Amino acid sequence: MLNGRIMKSRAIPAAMAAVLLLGVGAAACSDDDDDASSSDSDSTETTETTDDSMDEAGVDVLLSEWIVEPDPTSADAGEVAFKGDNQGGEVHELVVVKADSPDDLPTDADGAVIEDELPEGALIGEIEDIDPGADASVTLNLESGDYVLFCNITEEEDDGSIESHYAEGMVNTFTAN
Ligand SMILES: [Cu+2]
Repeated sequence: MLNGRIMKSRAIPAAMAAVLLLGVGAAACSDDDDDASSSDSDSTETTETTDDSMDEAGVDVLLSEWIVEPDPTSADAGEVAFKGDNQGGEVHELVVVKADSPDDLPTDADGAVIEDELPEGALIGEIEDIDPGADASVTLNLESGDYVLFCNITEEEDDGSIESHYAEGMVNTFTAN
């Protein structure tokens, strides 16, 4: 008797579960159909984003061993879109710092720039770790003045010495007018 009751009370939830599963399955199928049709009819708004980007300057920055070459080398102050284009064989980065000259940047014993010791606010932005053959972009708001563009990656060589891309020459200047 006791056994029979337990069997029964187990059987009911199992049956309910089966019904629920069927219900979910059916709902999922019809949901797909609904989504397909409703997304067609929902797309009435969101076409008001016209070209605000026209007044944004674009600067292509060629990165390779061991050069940083911005093109053009100056732009109007304001929004400037930098595209770091790594045409070299190693990973590079693009750091944008407001400074009159590379000579003003603090460097360590390996010749790398000590970014933590830059004057407050001088580090405007950077794109880290751009793979060989890849490019990446960042849009920065530049006030008029002189800037230094560089790659600050360091690598430990097989002999234990540190190779600084900055010390190798991956630095150039840029002006916002
Ligand atoms: Cu580099």
